[in-house]
Amino acid sequence: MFEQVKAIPGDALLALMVAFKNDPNPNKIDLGVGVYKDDTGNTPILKVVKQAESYLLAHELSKGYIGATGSPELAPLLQKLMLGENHPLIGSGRIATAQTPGGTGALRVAGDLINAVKPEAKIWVSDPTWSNHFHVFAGSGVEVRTYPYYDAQRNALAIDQMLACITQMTAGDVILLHASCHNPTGIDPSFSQWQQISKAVAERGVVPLIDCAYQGFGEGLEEDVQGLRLLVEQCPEALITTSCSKNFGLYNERVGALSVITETSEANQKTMSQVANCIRANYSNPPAHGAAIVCTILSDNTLRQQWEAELAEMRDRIRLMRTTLVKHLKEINCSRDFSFIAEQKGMFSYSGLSKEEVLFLREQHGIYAVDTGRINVAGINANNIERLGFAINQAIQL
Ligand code: PLP
Ligand code: TYF
Repeated sequence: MFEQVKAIPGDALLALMVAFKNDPNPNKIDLGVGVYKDDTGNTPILKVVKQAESYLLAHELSKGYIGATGSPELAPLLQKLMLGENHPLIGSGRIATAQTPGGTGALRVAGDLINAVKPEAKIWVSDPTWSNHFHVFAGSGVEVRTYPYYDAQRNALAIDQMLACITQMTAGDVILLHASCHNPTGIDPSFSQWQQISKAVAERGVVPLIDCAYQGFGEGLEEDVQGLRLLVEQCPEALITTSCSKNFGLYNERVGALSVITETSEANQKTMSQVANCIRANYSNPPAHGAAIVCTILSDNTLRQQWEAELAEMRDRIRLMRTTLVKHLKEINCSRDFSFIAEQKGMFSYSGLSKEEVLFLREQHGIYAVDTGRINVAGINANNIERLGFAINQAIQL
């Protein structure tokens, strides 16, 4: 069976991670894969997570299966986090949430659901988008198309082209929108642009699939779901995929969720039976530990406040690194204007660096960015920022 097998290329991002690990340069800088790093370059476990884990260690009574759609406590907690405490959808029967293995698991179940209930629907993703979106939806057997998003000339959202594309989509198609902290560009719609987008999506009868992987990493827990809330207000149906990997620092625990919003509660029950079927055919039921941590934190006032403070600390550090890098490049009279980096949101930035410039940084300075010029701003710290500025200034003079 395996003798004729051809190897296929792996994920370029994960290959970059390995290349960084193997680089002996003591001054190397990792701006590659999207995990948060603190000022010492570590990806820490949040203190509040440790506290929740010690509570669970003492109180958890069973490791029994938790069912295909996962923890029943997690669903309302995540719904409130995304939609707001008293949102009319909550408890209406029009929204249901299934716990999944990470945001990726949620995306895959969403793809499988679309393929099961409307196989002719296409999923439209932004150009560019997180590369795994293509793999995951291909795995589900759903056709993927792209809509314009990034205006390289202006380093901004290509809003007019995006809106024009939405008006051309077939009603009943699905449009994937990043709730905030767009991966890979770092460019999010402004509130008024979100109003335009949600209006266009609703008018066209396209179903929004909102990928919410960085709530709290951009401007704040509330601010980062402004667009999401407009979309669910204006569209009768929506899908939301949530990841708790970044905002709880629970990357390897695989905590996420798929929320399904339908026009009626009857449709919701039927659709969730399809969701449960997709899950059973795939991984049967999700892992419990990470979701139990999130439930413990979100359902306790003290722990929740502590989480919000630790999340704010991560967010503020990223924002400080953005402004400090821009300031530093100005101070060393860098000839290119990088001020847009300070305006972008979340962990990632499309830096505008070309592939040649990225390779120069990697080969000459041990600085690892993605070939597209995407940098993980969280990889910058007080200890490496001057070296980074110096190297960028050299790279752009090639
Ligand atoms: N969606 C986007 C836009 C992401 O960047 C990521 C990244 O990791 C995910 C989804 C999936 O996250 P998870 O690690 O929870 O599967
Ligand atoms: O874009 C990133 O860097 C993160 C992490 O297959 C990631 O979203 C990257 C690739 C991948 C899984 C996670």
